[in-house]
Amino acid sequence: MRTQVAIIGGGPSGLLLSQLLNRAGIATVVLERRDRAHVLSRIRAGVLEWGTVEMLRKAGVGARMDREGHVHQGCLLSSEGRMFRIDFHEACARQVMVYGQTEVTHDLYDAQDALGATILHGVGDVALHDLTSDAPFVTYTRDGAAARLDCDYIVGCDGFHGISRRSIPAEVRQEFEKVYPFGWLGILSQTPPAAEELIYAAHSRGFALASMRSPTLSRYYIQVPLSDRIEDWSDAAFWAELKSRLPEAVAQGIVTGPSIEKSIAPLRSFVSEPMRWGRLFLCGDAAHIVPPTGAKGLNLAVSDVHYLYEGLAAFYAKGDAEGLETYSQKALARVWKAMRFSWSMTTMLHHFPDFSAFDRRMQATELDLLESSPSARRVLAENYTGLPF
Ligand code: FAS
Ligand code: PHB
Repeated sequence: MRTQVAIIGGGPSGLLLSQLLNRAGIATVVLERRDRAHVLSRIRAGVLEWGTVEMLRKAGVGARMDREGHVHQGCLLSSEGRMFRIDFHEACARQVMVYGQTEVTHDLYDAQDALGATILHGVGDVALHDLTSDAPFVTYTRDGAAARLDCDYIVGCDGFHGISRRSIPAEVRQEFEKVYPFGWLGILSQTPPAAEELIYAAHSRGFALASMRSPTLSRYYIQVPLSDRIEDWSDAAFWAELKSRLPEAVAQGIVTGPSIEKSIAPLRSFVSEPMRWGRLFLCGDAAHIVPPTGAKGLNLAVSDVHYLYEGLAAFYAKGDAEGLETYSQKALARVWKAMRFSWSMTTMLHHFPDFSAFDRRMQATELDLLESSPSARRVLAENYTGLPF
């Protein structure tokens, strides 16, 4: 089989890139390891930067998001019971859309099906070949048979545990990593959200986040030790701990209910440079991971796709390779700014067991500064709603 752009991974970055390229008349094949039901069962991000909203509309997949998503013009920060608002609109005249990644992925799959896109599920043993030649190819197995896909370019959209990043020689790659000494235990519940906007809560017992998917579907997280397992947390224990970390007035209003999803995610900051090697490009989690405190993971995948789509479209339309040559540098410039923001939000809001009294005072002072300084709130608002592409 032959195509123009081979895409490894059928998550949001792979699907969005395929959708944009197909609409520009560029042929793609998406190779996805898992079946569609599994991909669509993942509960992940919940907040879309406005740049992401515009990209989804540009890809022709914004209709349901515009109907069912919720525009938020602020969020709430609380610490040891006191709470204040970050008004995005007042600070930087920008906003975000609350619309789950699961729904974005659903919409992308529906749109790709409508275009008759080639998405092969259940592929195994993916291997990338001749990446520094002008004739790269992919080998893989499917339904017990070996197969080969020849192409002009390969894009690794296969996430942190994928094969693409590791196909760049170790001596070429420079990796940066910070692993946090805690994880997030998240639940989804068919209950009304705790508040109209998201609440990021710092507390000596640990961080908590009150988020949502709709007026009847809530998403909550609490910081837990890395040693915790899902079975250590009954629903009752989760609700009690969550309430203990939120301001009393909020906690009293929380409607509890059975968890319909429960998972623990470790937190890390990670970047692998470069994001291009020969005919291979990396997008999204294949190249970088952020702690979810800044709601950047999915949104960074979208800005990578934006830069790469522009480069590939210019190349195929006019033979202009400038966007491809500068892709890695452009994408990384924005990645590192989001890396900083996610690290700073995580450091400010979580309980670090090994922090000194001075460190804890710095955390409290960061929050004091945000509450008292419009310019500090503006910097947070600009980063949270998304820096320009
Ligand atoms: P993805 O990991 O989503 O997709 C990669 C795809 O490649 C997967 O479908 C996988 O099956 C496939 N694949 C892997 N290896 C392959 C191979 N060898 N061959 C073929 N296919 C292969 N971000 C936020 O902003 N907020 C959050 O709250 C948040 N929570 C998260 C919770 C968890 C548990 C995880 C893991 C991530 C979370 N993220 C969050 C980040 C997440 O949303 C990612 O940023 C987003 O999924 C990135 O999309 P992709 O780059 O497409 O990678
Ligand atoms: C979510 O709703 O899943 C969510 C929202 C904001 C974050 C992280 C996760 O920062």
